Amino acid sequence: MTVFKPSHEEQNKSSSGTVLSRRQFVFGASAMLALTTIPFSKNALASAIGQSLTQLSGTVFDLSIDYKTVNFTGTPARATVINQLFPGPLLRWKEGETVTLRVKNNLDHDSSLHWHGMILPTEMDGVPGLSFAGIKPGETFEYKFPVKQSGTYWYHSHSGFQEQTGVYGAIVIDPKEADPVVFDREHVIMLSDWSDEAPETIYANLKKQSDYYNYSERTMSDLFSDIKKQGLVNTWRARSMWNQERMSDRDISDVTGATYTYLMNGNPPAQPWQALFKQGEKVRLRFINSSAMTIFDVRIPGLKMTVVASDGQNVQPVTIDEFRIGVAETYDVIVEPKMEDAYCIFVQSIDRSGYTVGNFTSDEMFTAKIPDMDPMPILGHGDMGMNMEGMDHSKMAMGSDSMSGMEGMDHSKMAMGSDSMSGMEGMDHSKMAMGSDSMSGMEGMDHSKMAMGSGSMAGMEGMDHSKMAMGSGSMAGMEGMDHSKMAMGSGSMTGMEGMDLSQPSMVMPTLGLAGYGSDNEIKHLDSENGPQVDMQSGMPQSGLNDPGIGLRDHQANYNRKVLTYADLKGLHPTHDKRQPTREIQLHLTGNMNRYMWSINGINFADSAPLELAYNERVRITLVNDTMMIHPMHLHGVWSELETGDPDYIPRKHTVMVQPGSKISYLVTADALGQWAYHCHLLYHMPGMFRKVVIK
Ligand SMILES: [Cu+2]
Repeated sequence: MTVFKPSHEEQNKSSSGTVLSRRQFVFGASAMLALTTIPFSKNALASAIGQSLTQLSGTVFDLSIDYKTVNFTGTPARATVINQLFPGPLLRWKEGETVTLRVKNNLDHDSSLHWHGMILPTEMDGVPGLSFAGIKPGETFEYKFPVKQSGTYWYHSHSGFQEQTGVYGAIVIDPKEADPVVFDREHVIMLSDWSDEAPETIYANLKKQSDYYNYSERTMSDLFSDIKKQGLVNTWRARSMWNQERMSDRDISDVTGATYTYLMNGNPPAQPWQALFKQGEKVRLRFINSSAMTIFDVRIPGLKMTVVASDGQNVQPVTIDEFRIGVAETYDVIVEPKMEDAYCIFVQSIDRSGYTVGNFTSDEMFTAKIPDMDPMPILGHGDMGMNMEGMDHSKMAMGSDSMSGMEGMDHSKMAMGSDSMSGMEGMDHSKMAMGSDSMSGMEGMDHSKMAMGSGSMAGMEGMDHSKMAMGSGSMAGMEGMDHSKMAMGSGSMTGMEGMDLSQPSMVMPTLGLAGYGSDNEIKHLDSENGPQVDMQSGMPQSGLNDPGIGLRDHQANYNRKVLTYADLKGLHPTHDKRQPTREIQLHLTGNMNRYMWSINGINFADSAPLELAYNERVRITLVNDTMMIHPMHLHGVWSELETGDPDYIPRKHTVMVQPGSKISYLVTADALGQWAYHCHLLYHMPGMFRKVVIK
């Protein structure tokens, strides 16, 4: 038995007891004192102390969803809250017990609560239209289910856009057996994004103009700086490429700090949350990203973090300096501050349009310095590493690393993988897929369909393709090619002059071994063709080892070890060691300009359910045919991320799929019923959503 050691600021309360946080009381007084003694400084945490989460524990919970006026920006705004708390109460459960949650909806609209990451019966999952009818205004719904797991989770409304306006809270489940994670103290850290604008307004703005909130597009001063660095001609070419693509090289997030205030446990950065430690303690920090739209990068300057759990599930400890947390993911880390000091829990949005902070201190009177934000990631030259001048494509997707010398290309659809490409001149193919590594000397190409994978390509002048897909491997000297359909796998190809292949397929479909991910050919369905899809990734590289945009140079530049999915290995042996018997490949698709999101080019309203046979072991491979990260959440069953060790496959409920990349996980379909499967970015969800039926 492990005795739970509550942190001093999170008071245990029975669900019937009064809601009063001792910490609020204690720190309310010290905060006032601090305000009078420490002058405000831009680079130090403000001394006004924010509120902490209010914890409810037990087995029976009465929750009510109401409107409440909040003020995070200086302007009062209407939030939707649970038990008048923002975020809602932290629910503390115990593995092995059965919990009952009576949820009263006092809103004017239907509501619901979904217990994110819980393994439970489908009718308790809280998704209106799939699990139940939703909770009508004035009504109460009683959820009741056994708690069969432990760890850090959260809950939120699955109705409309209520998740944006505050209907969310944390769940911490104490394990039945001894906790393999040893700690002296813990804090729950709930990250979120708040806007004074109504979510319906945000969505309408995005529909009208997809870059509505992107204030970071190139300014005149950027233009002069680019010209100085790159010269006038290169600058003009690079910009005209992006203009023709109608993309922005700074289009990292749909919704940004232009409207969002980023919150930690419901506190804006101007009034930061504070947490205490004692020198020498092992402190468990349970991070939950309950944002509607914001992916965060987390670090605590001066402290190493040891990741011990992801999405509630224990993982083999891995020590890092920084991690990215997708919407709906959770990470538990252990920190061991050796000195009496104040540390800044620094959480920047992925696009660096804002941040939130916490003061993690051994003394209430200490305030940590807030670091500068890291540079804003730029798609293209930096993170896509391309130097593609004078290209003219209407549809194009490219991977990471470096591409150079692709002048005068004209493609309507093109997808390329990572690394570098060179010398692809004058090619003429209608369909083409090539592998990773190195490609060079492909002059005069003309393809209507072409996709390129990872590797190296350079010098692709004068190309004219409407669709192009290339995979991994090495290619060189592909002059004067004319193929109507071509697919190339990994390995090395050289000297392919004058080829005329009507339908060669050099990719052998295989079902890779459990734990290692997919070896399958990437296939684009006909449903991906049309105005609803503006890009395709041909044979994208695995996103496992990639720290992601804006983080790739942090090891080299700052000596910060950044967590990647490849670092995640289950602490416990894989539960289901069976090999997958089939693979489902799903393409995450969209048209950024029209703000349309879909799976396989088909939006939810027009889609058929995805059917899984009861108890089958299946692999799902997600291919991201867009330039944005999509955190994909499968309800009801675990997403067992294939990170390279079949014996210790980590279990997740939400998996980030990086732009132009692919990722695979295994699923044991052991939960009968209807389940939701969707992108957890709130404004992507209406289209990028599937019903999954396990029968
Ligand atoms: Cu998405």
